[in-house]
Amino acid sequence: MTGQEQRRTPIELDVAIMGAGFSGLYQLKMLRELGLRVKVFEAAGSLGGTWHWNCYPGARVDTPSNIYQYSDESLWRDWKFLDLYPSYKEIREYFEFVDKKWSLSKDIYLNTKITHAEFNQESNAWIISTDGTPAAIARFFVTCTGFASRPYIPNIPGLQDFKGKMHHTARWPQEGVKLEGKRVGVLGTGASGVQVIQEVGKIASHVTIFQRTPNTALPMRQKHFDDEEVRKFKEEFPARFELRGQTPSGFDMDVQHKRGTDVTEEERRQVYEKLWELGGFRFWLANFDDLIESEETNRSAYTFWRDKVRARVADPKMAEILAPTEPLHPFGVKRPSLEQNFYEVLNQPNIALVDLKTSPIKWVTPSTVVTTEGEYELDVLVLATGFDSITGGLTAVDIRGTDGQTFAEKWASCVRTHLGMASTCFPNLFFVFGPQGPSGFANGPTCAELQGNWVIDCIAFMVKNNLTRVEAKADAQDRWTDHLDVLFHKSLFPQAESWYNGANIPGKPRQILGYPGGFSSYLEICADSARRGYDGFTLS
Ligand code: N01
Repeated sequence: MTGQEQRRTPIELDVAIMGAGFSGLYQLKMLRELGLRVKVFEAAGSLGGTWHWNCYPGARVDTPSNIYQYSDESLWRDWKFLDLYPSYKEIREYFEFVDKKWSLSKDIYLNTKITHAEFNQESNAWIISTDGTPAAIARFFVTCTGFASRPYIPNIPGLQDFKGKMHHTARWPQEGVKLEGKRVGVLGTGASGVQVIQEVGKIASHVTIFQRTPNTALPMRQKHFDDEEVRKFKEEFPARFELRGQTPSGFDMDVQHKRGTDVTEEERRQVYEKLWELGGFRFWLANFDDLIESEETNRSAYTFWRDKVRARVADPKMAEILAPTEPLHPFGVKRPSLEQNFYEVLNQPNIALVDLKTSPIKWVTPSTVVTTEGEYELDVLVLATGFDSITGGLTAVDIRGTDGQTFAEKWASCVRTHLGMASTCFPNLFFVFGPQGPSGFANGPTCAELQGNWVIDCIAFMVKNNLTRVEAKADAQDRWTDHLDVLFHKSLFPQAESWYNGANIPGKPRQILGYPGGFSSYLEICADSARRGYDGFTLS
């Protein structure tokens, strides 16, 4: 359905869902199967959430395709990803396939932005407006806005006056941008920046990379499958799907179950070499289980990573900027990316690396970026500057709780939720892959299903028992917030400026925004709450 096809009188729903990415679509399918009236409201013109918006050159997922999809056998039997790490184009095709198989579109309003929602205490329902007009009255409201739906553009003097082409990676024009033969600047070297640089380096006449913090990128080891490999790979799918819920990352790879401090340096090295060769996130997520706790283990992992990277960079000065002798932060507490040939591209003669730590940007003119040490002429400026992560998709919308406050107001100094599922004063409203849940620390489709199941079960429980209102208790959400804080401070996470802890956005409160205690533990805590009659929530 399109926005134009929306009815003028608000529709009555059991559940309204915000967002048509992995989480929102799973909610739609499962809640509809319970016989509920469900609709999805999606601001974009197609399904796929982040994969609608992120169509910049090189955009691809860095989770292996076997677990970057739904576990429904009727889907994976008939679908094949051709790459271990598919591009955004393949993922879009996957969403079209899912749409057909699950008959989703008839219950989705595309190009339809939820602009306002308020809870009516008499009817115990959410009144939801889209594009300024009341569109739905829903008993339950499930927000599936993802962790990266609100792009962040830094406030750099003169940026708006740049006269060349300038786009944020997550607002890349769907029709593409001509980059062949252009002088391209890339601001930011997170996952998006690394992917853009790998592609643009091949076609631009010159690329200037503006790096503030080096990315501790890991070798992706991309693989293109033939039919036989796909067939063999699929044989492992059920076991791999099963494993997702049993690991700290929601991936099908587990940690070593031993501490780096308990083994010899030689044994550590052997483990590192093996993980490195296997590639992907293994060096991060399948490493020693004290990687993010022990300074000693972490430092040895950093040193290993540093030496591997430096061996690939020809210019020693550049190598020091990309992989400094002394780490700027512990390894893995700021998200690493996966790279294919990032460091080889950096060796090319058409690439310049500007270290913003030593020469910060002063301003931007209509045709240049000016740092304290130089001025760089550009035709195109790519803003790979990240997101107001995890909370941004919710604080951007005027959703008002029972005390009249929005999420932006309520969370101005501290985000509080219970289990990352719901927040006090916002009855009958759930988050999937939202604040204080596994977001950012766990695989998205895994969370869409396994965290999502908790929400579905809770709604089913409410309906079955003729309950009309569920709300997180204030003391429970205080305890949950304290619990996250304790885990955060026990780890090395506080030692990095990262979107994990809000530090990437000026003025954003510093706190850990995702659950840092591991996905499998998180699921157990949530299941335990449900078993005890949704402990921490008031049901009435
Ligand atoms: O954003 P980021 P991203 N001046 O926040 C720099 C997922 N993702 O879009 O590190 C100069 O990581 C900033 O510098 P610093 C994935 O989970 C997945 O790349 O703050 N530089 C950093 O280098 C990822 O983690 C895929 O010092 C400034 C960059 O901009 C998450 O999305 C692909 C600056 C922002 O990096 C976010 O990744 C893409 C300033 N004022 C994204 N402000 C997959 O493959 C910011 N920067 C699935």
